[in-house]
Amino acid sequence: MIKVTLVAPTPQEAYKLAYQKYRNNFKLLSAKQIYNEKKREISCEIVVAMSKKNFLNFDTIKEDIQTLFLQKGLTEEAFNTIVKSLDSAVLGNKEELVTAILQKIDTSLCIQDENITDTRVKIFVGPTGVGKTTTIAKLASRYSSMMGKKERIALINLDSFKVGAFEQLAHFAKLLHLQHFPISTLQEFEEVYNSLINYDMILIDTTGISPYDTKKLIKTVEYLGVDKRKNIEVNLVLSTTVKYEDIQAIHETFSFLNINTIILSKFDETKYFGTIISYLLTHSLPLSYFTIGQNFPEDIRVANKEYILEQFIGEF
Ligand SMILES: Nc1nc2c(ncn2[C@@H]2O[C@H](COP(=O)(O)OP(=O)(O)OP(=O)(O)O)[C@@H](O)[C@H]2O)c(=O)[nH]1
Ligand SMILES: [Mg+2]
Repeated sequence: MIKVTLVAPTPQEAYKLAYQKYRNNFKLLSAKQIYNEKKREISCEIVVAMSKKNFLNFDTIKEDIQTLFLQKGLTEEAFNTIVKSLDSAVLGNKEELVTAILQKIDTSLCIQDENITDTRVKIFVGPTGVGKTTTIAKLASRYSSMMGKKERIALINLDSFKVGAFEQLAHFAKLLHLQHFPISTLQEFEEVYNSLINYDMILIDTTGISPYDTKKLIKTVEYLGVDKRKNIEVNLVLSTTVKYEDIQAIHETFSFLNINTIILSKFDETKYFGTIISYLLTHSLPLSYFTIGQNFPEDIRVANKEYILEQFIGEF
């Protein structure tokens, strides 16, 4: 038998710690309160025992598998959250643990079904240069071919900051024979938005916002306020190449806009999806589309769980 000593602020927390590490495979031998004179703190020390086989198995297997998933870009936080939720039976076997983690990721990822009849207005927000405008153009083309000829689609452009932004979307609108409305003020937006009440689909482009640019964010919030009935679906466009630290800041900024769905852009530019998976697991947001290249209009796909998992798993 191996004895392990664990210390935590309370007996309950010490026991929880032992359970997290060894699940049901340990025996509690003793528990006592200890007083740390230097820190003037009381804590609880427990001693647990388990077979040598269990002890070696649990710690080394978990560490090996953790290294594997962290190499794939999954964060330690996401990995630990998943492992804590698993049945203890899988923790003693490498293959079973990997399979259980992948199954957990699979069930936790959420896909939003494509729906072009109920969601009539979509706004696209996100950091600068992620592909918002090209994604709108690709979707406008997709929706045009999915909808009948009599259906009406309009493009609204709220990006009055970037030089050439109006021309960029106007170019796509012309190619697709769609109406395009460049907007510079709130009043203009209100007028145009209300005049399009009978349109079947309205796609709204916005200025790219860096996570620390509150001025542009507030402007977007004001524009969204024009829609009193909260009919606008907010699509956050995120590049798959984003770093986890940046994604956290981006989320904090854009969550002000009540994000409905995530579009992952630049799928073709990376093979490492751990960062994105960690983000989606932490924030439980549904994915709607992937963009997979610069080609207009074909480089866009409806989001697909198998595809993202396949890319993530790679050479496991
Ligand atoms: N490789 C790759 N490039 C893409 C993809 N989508 C867009 N791009 C490229 O990314 C660049 C920026 O695209 P835009 O659509 O202008 O991005 P944006 O988010 O509207 O940019 P701002 O309006 O400046 O914030 C362009 O060169 C696009 O061709 C994609 O899926 N893969
Ligand atoms: Mg743009």
